[in-house]
Amino acid sequence: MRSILFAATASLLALAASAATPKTAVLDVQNMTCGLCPVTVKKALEKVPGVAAVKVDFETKTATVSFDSEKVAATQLVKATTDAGSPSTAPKVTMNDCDPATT
Ligand SMILES: [Cu+2]
Repeated sequence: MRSILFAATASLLALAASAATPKTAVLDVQNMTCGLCPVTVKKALEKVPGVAAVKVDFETKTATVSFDSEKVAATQLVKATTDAGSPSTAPKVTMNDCDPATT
């Protein structure tokens, strides 16, 4: 009985230690009007602790972010782009003040 409990506890601890619970979030990044936008978004997201990989697709206007859900929340990803000067709202990331190329 005792050994079973110990084994269960040990495996739980091992699970907790190794479980990085990787998650992938796809953020809609709107108004990416120039080639610099994806770079800005990518750099901002990569700076967030817990983010493992970032892939920004200019064509589909999305940012695919692989991150450790125990270290970072999806809202922090959005905040990161906001802090980088790209106003954003969850779940969509919006870049409004990118460049004046709308006219
Ligand atoms: Cu731009």
